[in-house]
Amino acid sequence: MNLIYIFALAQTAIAATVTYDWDITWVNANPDGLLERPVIGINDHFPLPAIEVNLGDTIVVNVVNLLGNETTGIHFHGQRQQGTNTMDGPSGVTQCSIPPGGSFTYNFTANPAGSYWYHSHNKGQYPDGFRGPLIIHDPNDPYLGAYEEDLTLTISDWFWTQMPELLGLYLNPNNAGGVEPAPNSTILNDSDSVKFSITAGKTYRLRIINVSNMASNFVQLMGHEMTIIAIDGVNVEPATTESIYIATAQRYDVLFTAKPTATQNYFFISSLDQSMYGGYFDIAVPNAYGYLVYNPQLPLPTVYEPASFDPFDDFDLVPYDKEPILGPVSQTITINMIFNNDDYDINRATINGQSYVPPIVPSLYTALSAPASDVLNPTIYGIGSNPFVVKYNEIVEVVINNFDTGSHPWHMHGHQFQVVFRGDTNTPMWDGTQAVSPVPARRDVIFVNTNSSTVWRFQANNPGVFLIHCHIEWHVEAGLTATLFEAPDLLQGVLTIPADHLAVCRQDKTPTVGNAAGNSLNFLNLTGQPTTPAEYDYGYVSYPLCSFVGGLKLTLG
Ligand SMILES: *[C@@H]1O[C@H](CO)[C@@H](O)[C@H](O)[C@H]1NC(C)=O
Ligand SMILES: *[C@@H]1O[C@H](CO)[C@@H](O)[C@H](O)[C@H]1NC(C)=O
Ligand SMILES: *[C@@H]1O[C@H](CO)[C@@H](O)[C@H](O)[C@H]1NC(C)=O
Ligand SMILES: *[C@@H]1O[C@H](CO)[C@@H](O)[C@H](O)[C@H]1NC(C)=O
Ligand SMILES: *[C@@H]1O[C@H](CO)[C@@H](O)[C@H](O)[C@H]1NC(C)=O
Ligand SMILES: *[C@@H]1O[C@H](CO)[C@@H](O)[C@H](O)[C@H]1NC(C)=O
Ligand SMILES: *[C@@H]1O[C@H](CO)[C@@H](O)[C@H](O)[C@H]1NC(C)=O
Ligand SMILES: [Cu+2]
Repeated sequence: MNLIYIFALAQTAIAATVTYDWDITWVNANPDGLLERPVIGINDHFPLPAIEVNLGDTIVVNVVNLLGNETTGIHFHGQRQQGTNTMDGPSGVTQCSIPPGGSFTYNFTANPAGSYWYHSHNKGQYPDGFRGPLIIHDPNDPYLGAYEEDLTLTISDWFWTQMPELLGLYLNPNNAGGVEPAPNSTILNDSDSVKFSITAGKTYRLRIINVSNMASNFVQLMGHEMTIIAIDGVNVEPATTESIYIATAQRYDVLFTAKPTATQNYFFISSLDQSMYGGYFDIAVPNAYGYLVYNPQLPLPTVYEPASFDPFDDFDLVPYDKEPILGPVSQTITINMIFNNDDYDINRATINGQSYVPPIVPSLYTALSAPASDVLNPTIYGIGSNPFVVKYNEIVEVVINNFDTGSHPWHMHGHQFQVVFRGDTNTPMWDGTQAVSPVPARRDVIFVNTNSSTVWRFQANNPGVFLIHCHIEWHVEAGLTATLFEAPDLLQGVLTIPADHLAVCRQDKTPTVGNAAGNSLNFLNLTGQPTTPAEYDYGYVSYPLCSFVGGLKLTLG
């Protein structure tokens, strides 16, 4: 029995409460070693701390927004938030933005176990640094006996310019094609030097977490095979591979065994998938390298990019519990996605013709204040939220038809879904006749290929309001988001909005009762509901570059 195992057992005998006191602050950092810039840190530090707890523990995060000039909020990616939907984190959905000076407590049970991350879900903010690992140990993890040490590695694209400015250039009439700003570099662990100390002969669990804005990466440990054991927190049958392909927000847990003797050091590579940028850009640093250091006395190897990568296809991974495909389907959500130019010539994402626009009242608060007769009526949630209402325990099928010319990693909050179908690039859209997997892979982010469909299923057994969105942060801001209202009739009287959450809304001048238009007298009167994107404000203080979004065309020099 290894030490980690004993630690886990000792810790979970009684579920603990693990408390984090976090001031959100600006910090100067130089994560790629090439340029120092202001980034969003915690308690004046960057990279951000990992949350590391056991399954079933209570996680309490006391947040104080000390940014001074931006609002914020935290989403705990991949967590179910069963019975705690108020703690899910997206602004305008399950809470109000936390304004500068505001305090807000997140309090929820760590579930499910596995490798996750936390990040801001407010105004395209996380690529400015506000993201960190969230690791939940399971004392009954079937792979516990198979490794001796647990390592975490985050992978990301990195930008030398801050998101408000880049979003101003992206959502801009001068960028009518909607070309996403390319990153300037690729980084590992939000730092410029990652060296794992390796002991010959040991087996390691490496949790690879992709916290990118957009870029997908290939990851390869030179000279060491990897065995995939979990994806997005779902254990899988072991699958051995040379490299993996990891999209934004996805996680892969792999095992690798160190060489029997410490005769040399090795490197590993995270290589940005430049095909996502169509060759438009010269990305200064497309590859990031780290080291497996067996002996610090020996030299570090010379790094190079392998001629090609041959990653494992995640669609083929079989869940460890072999949960069969759910069915029969009782409700289908169809998301036809495409990008179009709006009335201001700004390239926006649309779902069934509608770009996401946040409602006046956060969606969960609408569900909690609506009369019982209206709570299942999607109308009250506003057409801008792209609402889909499902009833308790229904088997729901989500069909994403991608009419765009790029591929997109789609995520749903509150569930690990079964990926029952994923078409190859340029193949016919889902029509219900294609073959599905009998034992589908389960995860919480899945790639949807260009000009094709991906289909997933889940059971609606987690009442709450959950976003379904592309995890490319540019596309979230361009409107590529829908809202799932999962059994909203079962929330009233069960869920209460904590007093500190209501206080933040008062500070942020956001109403907490009423429909999407803020009407609390007649929930079916949607007069005044937001339907077209408003001027960007990036939080509290207007960002000057972005004033054109209201219709005024500026020439950006
Ligand atoms: C907020 O302040 C930080 C630190 O001074 C600065 O780097 C950042 O650009 C500001 N954000 C906005 C939206 O003005
Ligand atoms: C967290 O929630 C639990 C369960 O509702 C409650 O007992 C506890 O007091 C809360 N803790 C904090 C710090 O709010
Ligand atoms: C950083 O990347 C942007 C594209 O996103 C590019 O316009 C800019 O020139 C790059 N900066 C440098 C110094 O290469
Ligand atoms: C990488 O980041 C993780 C999580 O922040 C940290 O625990 C670990 O020590 C880092 N490892 C290295 C080699 O930098
Ligand atoms: C991380 O996700 C981005 C965005 O999908 C992707 O381009 C990049 O290749 C991913 N990185 C890895 C290591 O897979
Ligand atoms: C999309 O895929 C279909 C096949 O399903 C193909 O006929 C069509 O040409 C593709 N469209 C583009 C723009 O490549
Ligand atoms: C609907 O709401 C608008 C704005 O609040 C109000 O002016 C209008 O009279 C209402 N209509 C009805 C039928 O209540
Ligand atoms: Cu996207």
